[in-house]
Amino acid sequence: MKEIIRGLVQGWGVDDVGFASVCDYRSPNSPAIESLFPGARTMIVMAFQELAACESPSPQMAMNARLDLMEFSRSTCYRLARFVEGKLGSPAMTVPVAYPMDYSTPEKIGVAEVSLRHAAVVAGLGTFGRHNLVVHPRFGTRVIFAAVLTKLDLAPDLPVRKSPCTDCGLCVSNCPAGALDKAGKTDVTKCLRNSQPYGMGGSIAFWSRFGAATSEEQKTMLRSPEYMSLYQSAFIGYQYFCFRCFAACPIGRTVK
Ligand code: B12
Ligand code: SF4
Ligand code: SF4
Repeated sequence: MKEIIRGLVQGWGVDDVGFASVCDYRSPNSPAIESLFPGARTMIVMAFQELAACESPSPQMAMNARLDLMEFSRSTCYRLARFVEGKLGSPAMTVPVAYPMDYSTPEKIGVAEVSLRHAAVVAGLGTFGRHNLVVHPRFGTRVIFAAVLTKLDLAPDLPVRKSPCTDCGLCVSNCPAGALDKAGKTDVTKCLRNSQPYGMGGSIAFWSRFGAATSEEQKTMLRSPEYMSLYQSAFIGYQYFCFRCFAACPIGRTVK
């Protein structure tokens, strides 16, 4: 059955796929899979290669390629989940590629329902690198992950034994925010401020200033480039203005 699934998703253009047993998945800060999908047995994790657009000096071009990839990975997840339910007769659940996220308590901010990095590691799709991203043995850092949870009992793939990360430090020195200075921990606030300037923090800052401004100042603020960018991100969704740690890692670039 694994080979049927593998062949199917690779035929759709997925770059790699790995299988993990839900009981082997360990992401200490994320909720238990059982609380999301009682009876789930297997995680089918897919890797999608990012285009060279992530190196573009234009944030719009880099971001557009990511939006394309997220759309592709989301629809692939949905197609796979439909196949598992419809053809293999087992309930399936798609995992969000990035959002929606649960913001109900402060501890949950920045923690997804399912950590796709931990899922990718346990499904044999890579290991954590110095940048706290998962490095795929063939495609390097430049992959994003998506997953489907299922009640099917499928044999897990073997984890990658040797980390492809050479500890060259390029991801750390290329981070404009200094968010990777401490090994093993991304400084989320520093990264967010730089990589999502028009995200939640940017929005709160804008509207706080707006509330304190005079009506003349408010009119000017609503015609400012800052407001236009905030307006755009409100309907596009999360927008990443930084791909530096992702793009600087030489591993993905040396492999075809
Ligand atoms: C919230 C989020 C963010 C937040 C918070 C990141 C964070 N610290 O978790 C912010 C906005 C900062 C962020 C930034 C980025 N993100 Co992001 N993000 C997510 C999201 C939606 C949830 C992550 C989560 O649940 N974190 C909470 C838990 C898992 O983290 P944690 O328990 O504290 O574990 C951390 C550390 O303990 C450490 N760690 C844990 N175990 C181990 C083991 C070893 C050996 C080491 C060294 C470290 C280590 O690394 C973990 C991450 O910091 C995921 C999608 C998803 N559903 O998983 C994407 C995701 C992690 N992001 C991704 C990417 C690519 C990025 C960015 C490059 C932005 C961009 N342009 O795309 C940057 C990279 C920042 C970096 N170098 O860490 C990809 C990673 C792909 C990959 N190859 O690994 C993901 C998986 C999205 C996807 N669908 O592929 N992200
Ligand atoms: S996405 Fe940018 S700001 Fe965030 S850790 Fe990577 S290089 Fe640093
Ligand atoms: S840039 Fe260098 S240190 Fe950073 S993850 Fe890649 S190989 Fe490892």
